[in-house]
Amino acid sequence: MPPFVPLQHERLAPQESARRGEAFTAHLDARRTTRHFSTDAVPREWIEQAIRAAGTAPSGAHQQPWTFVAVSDPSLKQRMRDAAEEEERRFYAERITPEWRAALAPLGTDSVKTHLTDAPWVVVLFRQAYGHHDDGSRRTYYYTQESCGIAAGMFIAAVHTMGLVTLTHTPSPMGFLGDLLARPANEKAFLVMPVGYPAADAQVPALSRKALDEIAVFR
Ligand code: IYR
Repeated sequence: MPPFVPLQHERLAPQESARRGEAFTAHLDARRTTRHFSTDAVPREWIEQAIRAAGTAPSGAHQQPWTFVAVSDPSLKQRMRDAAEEEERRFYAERITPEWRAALAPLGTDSVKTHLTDAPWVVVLFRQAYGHHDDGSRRTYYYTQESCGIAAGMFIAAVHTMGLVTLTHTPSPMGFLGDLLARPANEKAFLVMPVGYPAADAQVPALSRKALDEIAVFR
């Protein structure tokens, strides 16, 4: 077991806590998901920084069960797009239910995934469903879905803070990503996040967010 060390923590003045909370909320509230990306380049260092930020996420038993695969190679992005669109054409034509189609209608999604080739980076978050002991035997990992969800949130916040946009894309099924990106059997594709600048004419659906009293209960 690692030794324990003192927690580094600064107690803020109450008005400073309130001010920072408000500012952070306003910052996050300005984030929007868009499907329209510019092809402008983004330095690899910025993607590394966002992944570092995501890697600070808490995780089950501190097992950090995530691998971020950042793709900039145009031909690899094209192959990912081709495979995703093939799956999505099947989804929109056959597998989608009427209720699901109605739920997606306001978002204007379809099987065309231009963001996978327009965005300079496509970051695929893989969930490590289990790990390995030194002798190669399987090591159980705990709460991997929750852990990766938290890490994804931190990645999204970091990207937004850097003035970039991302789109949480979940092609279904996602098995093709493990094959295309040559990931080991314990890694399951969890979330696809193209990252870049928004296109000059990028649009977003006119949506509003639920109010506090719709998402919180105090007792
Ligand atoms: N995976 C499909 C469908 C889709 C599903 C949901 I729920 C969304 O919020 C958006 C899209 C696609 O990527 O188009």
